[in-house]
Amino acid sequence: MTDKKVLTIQDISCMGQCSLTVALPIISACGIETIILPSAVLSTHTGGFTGYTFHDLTDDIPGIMNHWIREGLKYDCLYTGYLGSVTQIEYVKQLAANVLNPGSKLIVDPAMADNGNLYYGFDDNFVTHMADLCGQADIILPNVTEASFMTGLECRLQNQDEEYILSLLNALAEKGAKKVILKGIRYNEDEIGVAVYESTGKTLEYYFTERVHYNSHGTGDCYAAAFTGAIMQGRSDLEAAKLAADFVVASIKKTMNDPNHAYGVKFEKALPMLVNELNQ
Ligand code: PXL
Repeated sequence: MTDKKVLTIQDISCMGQCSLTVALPIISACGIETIILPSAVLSTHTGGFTGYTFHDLTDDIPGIMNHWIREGLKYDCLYTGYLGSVTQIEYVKQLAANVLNPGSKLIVDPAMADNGNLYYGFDDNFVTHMADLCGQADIILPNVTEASFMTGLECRLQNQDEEYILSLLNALAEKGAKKVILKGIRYNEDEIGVAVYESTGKTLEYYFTERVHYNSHGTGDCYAAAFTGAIMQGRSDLEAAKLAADFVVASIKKTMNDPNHAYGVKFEKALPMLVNELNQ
């Protein structure tokens, strides 16, 4: 048996516990070989820091891909996180066509918005192209803000009901998304949930955890990495969605009492729990 390999493309924010600095350790801890393709190098992430450096690596991507093609290197999953430009989205499509084994999964986390706002530097054109990439993916992991921006539907962070959530899921499915893991569902004050939606059978399942009232960067990246690791370990979509949710809640709890740590979550402290759960 050959072990599965995941290729992940996203930025390196040197400091800040997001994107590749969380994806690589988390997926590796899940026991999965992880190939990285850095899309940019930043001194920190863009949320809450000012004056960060940003070195775009878009022009390096074709050369890296072509080398892999020449070497005959192929992977079993392409998982995308924060991407810096529309051109990078186009390169992701080329990577999916050229360096994946048959039957591989394309997992897209459209990391570009949260809490009703686009992250710094993104615009409507980027959202349109990201929606197109999501339409080609096997599994997408938007939060409610990203789902509403990609579908043009209302962004409702409070007072959600199943009718609203289904309208987002159906609209994403109409754009082509096969499976949607929708994060940030709030049907009541005390819980936060994920919906696991399969568009062919129109099946909808939920998983709710306690809502820890603490906002931090990088939780979506930790979620997507743990989800991807669990999927590659053969877990079902719902099992992976649950494991990732529990992992993020545990990471937040390890962080929330430290007032100097709002830039990210101490996911390292929750990794043993994730690995234990995966080995059960
Ligand atoms: O966590 C998402 C993310 C990833 N990478 C960079 C970011 C952000 C969120 O702000 O700025 C560079």
